[in-house]
Amino acid sequence: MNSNNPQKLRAVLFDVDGTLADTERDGHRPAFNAAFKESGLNWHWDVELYGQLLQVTGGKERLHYFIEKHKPSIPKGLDINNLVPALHQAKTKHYVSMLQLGKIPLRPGVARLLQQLRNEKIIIAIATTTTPENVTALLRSTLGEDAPDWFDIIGAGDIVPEKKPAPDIYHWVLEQLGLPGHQCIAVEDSENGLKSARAANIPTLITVNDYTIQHNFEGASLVLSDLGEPAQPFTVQAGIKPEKGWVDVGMLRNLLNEKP
Ligand code: XBP
Ligand code: MG
Repeated sequence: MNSNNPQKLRAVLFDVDGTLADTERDGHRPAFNAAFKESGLNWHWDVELYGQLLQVTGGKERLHYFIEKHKPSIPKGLDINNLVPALHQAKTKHYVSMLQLGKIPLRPGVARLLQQLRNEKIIIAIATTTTPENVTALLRSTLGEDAPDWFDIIGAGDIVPEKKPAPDIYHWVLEQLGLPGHQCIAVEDSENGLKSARAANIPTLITVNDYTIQHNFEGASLVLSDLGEPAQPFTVQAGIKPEKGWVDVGMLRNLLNEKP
């Protein structure tokens, strides 16, 4: 297949946190805080501190990093190796409840683009560090009960040894799909996500959010405020300004064809 063949685009691989939805500040963060409180800990992650902690992907890994770096008080007799998984389990329960209550909407353009990709029979998949049940709860609460089945593969959480920025999760998803990276596009929101996708040779579209707008997105195909809607166009942060103000399948195909 040559690079001008529109069929070159075989699959779009979506990150979840920060990309499908703004889950971090008002989702994962308060869920962690609820878990701390429930466990009798006086820890609290405010918006700014959480922004710093986000450099470490994965909730359990983030907890370990916080304990090592910030040395919060830990009640005597508590073993960190038991505490971290217990806190993470409690946090997941709080987070999933928030999703089930419909508290976290999808970002602009996400539902529209997913629908168009399905209509055009382009494979959609997920590549995320978050816990699998967080992904299915988000998809169900925003797109309907059957939405997880729309995705050929959902690559999530501890299924691979190293989380982003390592390419493991993208390699795993590509292997499951039987596709090379250059026939896919990754949609990401962060520098860690971009590094992960690019290390798996996948051209990457970035939609930024408040926590990631200052990240280094060198190597991205295009950096946008969001996926945009006809009534609410995106703004371009970096890259060649597309003709339209909303991402559609034609634009994704163009993006891929610009990459060798
Ligand atoms: C997302 C994450 C996740 C969430 C929490 O990174 O780092 O850890 O913050 O999820 P990315 P869990 O969007 O790059 O995949 O607590 O379930 O790990
Ligand atoms: Mg992300």
